[in-house]
Amino acid sequence: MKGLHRLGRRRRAVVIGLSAAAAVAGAVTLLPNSAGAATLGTQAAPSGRYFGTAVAAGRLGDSTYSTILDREFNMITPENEMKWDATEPSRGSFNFGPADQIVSHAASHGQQLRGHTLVWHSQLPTWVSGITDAATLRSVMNNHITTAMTHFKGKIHSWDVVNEAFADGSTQHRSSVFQNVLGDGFIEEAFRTARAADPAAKLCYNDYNIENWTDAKTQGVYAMVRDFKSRGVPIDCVGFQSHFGTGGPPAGFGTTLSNFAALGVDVQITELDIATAPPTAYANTVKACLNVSRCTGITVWGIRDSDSWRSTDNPLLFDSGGNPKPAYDAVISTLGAGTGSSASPSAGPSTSSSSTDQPRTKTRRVRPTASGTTASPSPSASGSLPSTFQWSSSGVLIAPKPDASHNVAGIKDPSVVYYNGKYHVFASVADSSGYSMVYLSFTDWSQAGSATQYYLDQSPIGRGYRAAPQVFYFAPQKLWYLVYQTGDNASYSTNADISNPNGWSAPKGFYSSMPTIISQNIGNGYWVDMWVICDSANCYLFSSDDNGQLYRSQTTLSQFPNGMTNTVIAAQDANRNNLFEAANVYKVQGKNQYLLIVEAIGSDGRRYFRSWTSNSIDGSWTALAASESSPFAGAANVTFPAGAWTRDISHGEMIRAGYDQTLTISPCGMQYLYQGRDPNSSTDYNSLPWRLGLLTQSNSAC
Ligand code: G2I
Repeated sequence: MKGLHRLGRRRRAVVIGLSAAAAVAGAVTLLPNSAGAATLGTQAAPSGRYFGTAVAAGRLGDSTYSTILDREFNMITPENEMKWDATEPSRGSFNFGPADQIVSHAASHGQQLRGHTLVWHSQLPTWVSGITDAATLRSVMNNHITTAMTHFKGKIHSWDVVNEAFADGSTQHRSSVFQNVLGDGFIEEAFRTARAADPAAKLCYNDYNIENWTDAKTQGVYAMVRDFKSRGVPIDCVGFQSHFGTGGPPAGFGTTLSNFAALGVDVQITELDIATAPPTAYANTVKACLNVSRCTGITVWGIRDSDSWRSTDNPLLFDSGGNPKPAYDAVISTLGAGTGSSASPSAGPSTSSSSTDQPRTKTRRVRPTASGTTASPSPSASGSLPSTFQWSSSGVLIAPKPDASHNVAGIKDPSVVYYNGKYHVFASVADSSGYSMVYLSFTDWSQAGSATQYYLDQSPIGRGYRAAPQVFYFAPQKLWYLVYQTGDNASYSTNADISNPNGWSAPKGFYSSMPTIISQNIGNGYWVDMWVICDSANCYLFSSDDNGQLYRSQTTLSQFPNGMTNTVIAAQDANRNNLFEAANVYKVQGKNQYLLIVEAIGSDGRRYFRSWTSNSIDGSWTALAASESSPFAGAANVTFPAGAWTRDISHGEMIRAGYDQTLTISPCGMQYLYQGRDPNSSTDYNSLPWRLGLLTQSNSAC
């Protein structure tokens, strides 16, 4: 994060790893939980996800059916019983009997519920579809929503408030009585009415054929959700029905899920069935969800093939006799491989009921905690890192907020975790007299610019040179750590509650003094950008010297944060510009692989990132995308649809798949929060107008 420095020799050298592989995190075989054999629900749970099914009330008396239901599934969607024709067959006359049967079954078996559905053109009684007067229809629609949601209040995790409102092959709404009589605004009105009726329920838009990112219908729904989020229309989730043909999900499904999630909504697979149920197609669908931290669950549309609305396709996980099919095994193993450190942010580090991402219903079940010593998911569990990267950048999302006592010009060096339904960002702020740090949190990126920035010098972290923060949850101690540089040391503070900026402890140093190997090599550089990552045995502290060296120290997981010793040069380049600063090391989800990125100074003086991989944190690093022309991220591979506001892609952090000390990232649909600045700005380094923006990978293959 430090400034430009006198250039060293221009001799290029290969970056080398000095220490060969040792102490590789052991790949742990994922076993069924202690309660017995693995089931769909128990396999999904460790990452904070649910596994559900559509249920027909009329089948609950079938013991084969209900045995599978209660063994395998922890989320239920009534297949038809909450639809309008079932609940309000004539105006003002409500019948919740069949739905209540399912609700009570769920309550007595610890299953959560999705409400399906309030406003839909289909299975709509003719007394509604015949209404031609807007005032009447508005009152009928709002009364239906309010009465149904009030009846089930406290029992429904998520409601499909509006179902299938978009036309096939189009960005426009479909024709329906709601659209034709009330106009485009009916969806917004339905969501606003729903929020008022049950503020604790999550409100979803649900549709089919919106799984392929480039489809017009997908784009139409995406534009609606983006518009809702930007205007504060209440929407919490988008359901992708996922009624697939034999090929399974489209290639762009992962992109679709992550792009919607990036708008600040949860995403779910809500009605999955796949013609002939090929195991690979099912596995790919599950992987697509596991790769997106805000993909919070999967529901299949029925239990046995004979229960399916498309039974001749045999599209489900159990055959008509109730036997698990090969697709079932594929789903079980894919879910198992996706556990480990891939804990979804919705699985909190404590079992605190304050998690806003947990179901706020009477049937709430405490989700498992993110494990402290998380297992390495088995290889091949999910997508892979590409060999070249392409990114699309946002505009400026976060600018500094100077106040009376902080005349700051830039905000930089961000660290970010998504936890408990919010992004938590820590960053350096700089003015001509030096550095301090701020904290801000927000639910989605559209809110980032308006979020309050707390100056952490008011906390026990105190005043003085504190910069380049890195935040993570250290599961073994159930504590958040903030690691940062204090000039002559790498320092840390801890906090039990990441959302409380005053809860950080006073700085403590990792070292008693600068390790000898650093003082021998630092030359006229600076000791900067401390970075901690742990595997199942050890914790490592990386730092840079702005002079061509990347250092690594280590201690054991049980000793951390004490005992940081054995400092070595982890990578080195004779030209300091090629290996400058801002190093990040991440665990790649589903792989026995780590990703190293290091900020470099390009031929034009602008910043970009190079990348390497290794199969252990202390192993040797192999170049991945490591050149200025094909970088990890830099001017050569970032586009700016909203306008090119920076030529530097500088110090930042990936949006992680979890938030613990393993620093796990998904190799799919990557996002990187970075610092950039007006290319025309020129002043002393500490007064440069750094701003924060978000890169989203545009060439994700998974
Ligand atoms: O069409 C598949 C699904 C598409 N997305 C929305 C879902 O709600 C929808 O579910 C299906 C049910 O699985 C079927 O069970 O919705 C159909 C109606 O559109 C349901 O079919 C209906 C039959 O049309 C009725 O004749 C029958 O009385 O099921 C009813 C109850 O068995």
